[in-house]
Amino acid sequence: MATDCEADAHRWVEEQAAWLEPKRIQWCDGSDEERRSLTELLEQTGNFIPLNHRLYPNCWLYRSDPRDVARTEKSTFIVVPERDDAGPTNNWMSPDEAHERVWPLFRRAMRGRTMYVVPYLMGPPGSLFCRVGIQLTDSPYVVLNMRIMTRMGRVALEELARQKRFVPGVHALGTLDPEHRYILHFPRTETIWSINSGYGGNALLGKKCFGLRIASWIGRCEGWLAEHMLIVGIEDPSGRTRYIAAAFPSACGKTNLAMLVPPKQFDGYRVWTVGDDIAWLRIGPDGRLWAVNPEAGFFGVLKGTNARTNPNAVATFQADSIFTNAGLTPEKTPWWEGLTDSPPPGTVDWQGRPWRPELGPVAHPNARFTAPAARCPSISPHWEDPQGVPISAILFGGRRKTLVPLVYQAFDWAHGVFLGATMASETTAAQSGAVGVVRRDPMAMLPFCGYNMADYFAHWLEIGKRLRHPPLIFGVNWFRVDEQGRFLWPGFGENLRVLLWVLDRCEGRVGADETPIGYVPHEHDMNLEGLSLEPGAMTKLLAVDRAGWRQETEAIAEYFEQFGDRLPTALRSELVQLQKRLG
Ligand code: SAT
Ligand code: MN
Repeated sequence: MATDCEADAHRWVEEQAAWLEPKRIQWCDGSDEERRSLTELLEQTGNFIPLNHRLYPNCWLYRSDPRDVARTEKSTFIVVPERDDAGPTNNWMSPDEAHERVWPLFRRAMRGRTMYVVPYLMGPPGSLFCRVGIQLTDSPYVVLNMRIMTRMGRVALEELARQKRFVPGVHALGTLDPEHRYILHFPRTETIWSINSGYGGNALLGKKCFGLRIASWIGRCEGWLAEHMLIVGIEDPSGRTRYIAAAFPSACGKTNLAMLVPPKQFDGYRVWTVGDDIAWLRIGPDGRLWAVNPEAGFFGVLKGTNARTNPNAVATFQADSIFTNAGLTPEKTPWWEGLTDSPPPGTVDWQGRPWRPELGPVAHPNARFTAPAARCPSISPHWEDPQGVPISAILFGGRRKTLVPLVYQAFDWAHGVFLGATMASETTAAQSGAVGVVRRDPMAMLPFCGYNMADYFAHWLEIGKRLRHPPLIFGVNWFRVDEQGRFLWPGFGENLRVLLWVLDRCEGRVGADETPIGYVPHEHDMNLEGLSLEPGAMTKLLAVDRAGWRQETEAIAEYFEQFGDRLPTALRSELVQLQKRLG
């Protein structure tokens, strides 16, 4: 029997359908049969190509519209009555403008098409963390992705009956015209509208739209955090596992870190993947911070992913996965830069053209795999625990060629919030626009915070006050280069060495150098056994360039300006103290 809330959901669907005018409405149940029929339908378009079912069972290659290949931040808006409540780092639109200018774009947008109703969960069912969303979409590709990325279908309706509340999302492909693309978030009514894109974070509304922008606002109101963080467990040879949550901007190696394979010197250690992109964090009854991964799959970067850099990812996407904007070999397997040295002869590029070097890369630089988390060989036995996993340390990392050391520890929570709030990173192909430009990306949430970033910093400071056993906070940078532009640190599995130092600090087992920017490792406390670094590399990696940091504080002061009086005084005073320490 339908619950009241199901009746509400039906009423809402009917209302939207009256505006969107689809030919028919299909409620998705998440069944295999449904997957098969959607797959068949998509195959007929020619853009959804079955892969070699012996080498990649149940896998498809999808080619998106070449104008629709990454999140478009300029089309992404927070819709609230007051501009200031969206803050200086978000695009803002008033609710009136949204209704007058954007809603008409949805009028008859689904004419002649099927409207899929996708009930889905963010978080494990039955968990305090778990939330219900319902996405309407006219894209079967989006449905198939949501099916992997979330717990979708019947399970969500059951949860809806308990929670009696859902986040509505309306997604229409429209014309895919980037000039009229809008991804709108209404935090006050917990609603999402998206039109003229079918790609990734623009269109899979559970991910960044709900999982981060809407959830960050709900978290602020309810006293928890929604963060752009991976969650990873490190099991030591005694069998004890400790968990780290780490924020990095898109395409900076979160998936690789979450699925890290210990170097062979670290026999007896195991690394467990809990999540690779989003963490929802709550203060537990024990005063510690607990985290769940609200997603059920990975939407990972293909470029550079291979059996050496990330064997767990390769094993994960070997079946039941979707490859978006990769190349295609004559053997009907997907190919991307970094998979092997060069594409096999006869490979076609991500747009289906016989590849020649003049055409540019074989795969789009933001080509992605969508794969079920449960397939991952390193998936944590606790990844679906309703209470989450306890977090010992939080890392904030960016892509910085210079200045930022390999790892350093904040003096305390407030300093850690300052560290996160001021982090910067070079832009990547995950967002449209120029690549390699350094920009401030506070907590890696710049494109994902659903409200004024200054209030978000204040919320972080508040959470710290309520934590009896707060995680320690660290900054990391795997991307520092030498004078010739070569990476000083090998990264990938070797990052475990840094994580182990972090955990040693959490246990109070090692000392550190107190520098103006925080605690930096003594070289001898880092386990570098079996690692061949250039002579002097470690010294360079851990160096604190005072003159450079003095300049950085000036840039930070300027960046803080935009937040005006809303910036918490604690952060201003962190800056003053840093300036003092730098002399
Ligand atoms: O396109 S997504 O937003 O899903 C991926 C990313 O940019 O992190
Ligand atoms: Mn991400």
